[in-house]
Amino acid sequence: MSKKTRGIHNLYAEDAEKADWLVWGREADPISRRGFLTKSSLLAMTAIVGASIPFAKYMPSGLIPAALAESNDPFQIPGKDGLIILNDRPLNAETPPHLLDDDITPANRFFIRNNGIPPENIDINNWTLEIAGESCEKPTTFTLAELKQKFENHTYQLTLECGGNGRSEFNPPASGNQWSVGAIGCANWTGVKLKDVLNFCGIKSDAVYIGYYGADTHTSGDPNKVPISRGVPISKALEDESLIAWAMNGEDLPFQNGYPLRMVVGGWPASASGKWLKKIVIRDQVHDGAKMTGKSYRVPRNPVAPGTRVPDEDMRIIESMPVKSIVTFPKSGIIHEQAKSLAVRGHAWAGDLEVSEVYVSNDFGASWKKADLKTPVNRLAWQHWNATLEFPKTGYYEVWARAVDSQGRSQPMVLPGWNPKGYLNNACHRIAVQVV
Ligand SMILES: Nc1nc2c(c(=O)[nH]1)N[C@H]1C(S)=C(S)[C@@H](COP(=O)(O)O)O[C@H]1N2
Ligand SMILES: [Mo]
Repeated sequence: MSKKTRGIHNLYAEDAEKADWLVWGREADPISRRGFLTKSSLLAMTAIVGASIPFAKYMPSGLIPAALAESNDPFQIPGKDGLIILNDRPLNAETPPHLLDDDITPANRFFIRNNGIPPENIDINNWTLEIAGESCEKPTTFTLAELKQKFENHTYQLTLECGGNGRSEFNPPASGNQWSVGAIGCANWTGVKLKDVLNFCGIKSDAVYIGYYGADTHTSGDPNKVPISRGVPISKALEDESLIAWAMNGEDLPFQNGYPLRMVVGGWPASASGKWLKKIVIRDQVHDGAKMTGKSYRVPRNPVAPGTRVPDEDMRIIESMPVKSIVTFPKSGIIHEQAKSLAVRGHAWAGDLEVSEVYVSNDFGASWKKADLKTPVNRLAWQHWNATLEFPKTGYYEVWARAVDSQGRSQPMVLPGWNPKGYLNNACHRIAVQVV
């Protein structure tokens, strides 16, 4: 399956987590692929092709309608532009690397990772944020206006990356959205410090964790189920850069990115940054909300062989994300004249740490050239790098980028440790260059 059609392909998934034949790169048994379309995926499909499909019942479930296979842009997400849709319910869409070229990711290019269905009919005049939990001394509910007035406002540039970014490359494959490299963005976020709000409400001495609740609903429609409710240790919550934000790049948050209020906890899996934020609990234990437990956003405590079944008690919660980089220019697949040198550039980030070096290679990692690397605008912002490459003769090349963090840890050139849910793939990003 080509990369281009992978997103469309996933639209067939009633439940992408279970539909393992959707997994990119896996050769599925052709018989098992011939299931019929479910009713809801058929409806989604008809909406997208813009016509009913009379012979739908004969359509193999793995088939990409030719009408869609031709187009890069099967359906539009309001306010977004050029994103690749991996799943339509819940909506998940990533940004192609060349559209991440801006120093600050624009709202229309910021990826979307929804676990549930966003809230409808948002009335910002009546939107409230409740701070509570067993380790909160003075539980308080704030209106949006109160939050903005009571606490000092701050803006930070913060990097958010989904813990599953890069999942599509793992083998054996992991279920879930088959992100390639684009579940990443770095925007300017404006809001109040989480620590100012928590301190105002009083943090008991036994507090160890915080957890969030959002206004989105479970895909099953069951009002008693919460799609996701994660959090971070109190020490991370109290960092200067941990925000309760209402603006991205100086404007209201985009609807799909958590309008009107969200948490932004840079450097950690973006799943810790609750969208459509309604409530924060201060906990006397590790928060046990939806997707905090079991295998969600966890990796094996010790390295395991690919395909190993790992018991839940041997998994640990992902904290700071590993060092990583992306090539945002040129676009993969360009044709380049041999006589000219090629300018390449991109960004690099390293969870809670800083990136200290970035290297590029055009010979599959046999030799590396140091790139120019800028310092971050503030802690937890991504860093920009650029380099120039020469090509000795015509032919097919790949440009690889490799970042090293402030503790000397490098991105791996091959896939890092396999894990059951396919998190933390920080292998070098590669682009193809045809030299003529
Ligand atoms: N309420 C709520 N918050 C959420 C989610 C969600 O589904 N619901 N998804 C989380 C995950 S897994 C990620 S990666 C980020 C994605 O943020 P974005 O959609 O703004 O890019 O939001 C996190 N916060
Ligand atoms: Mo995520």
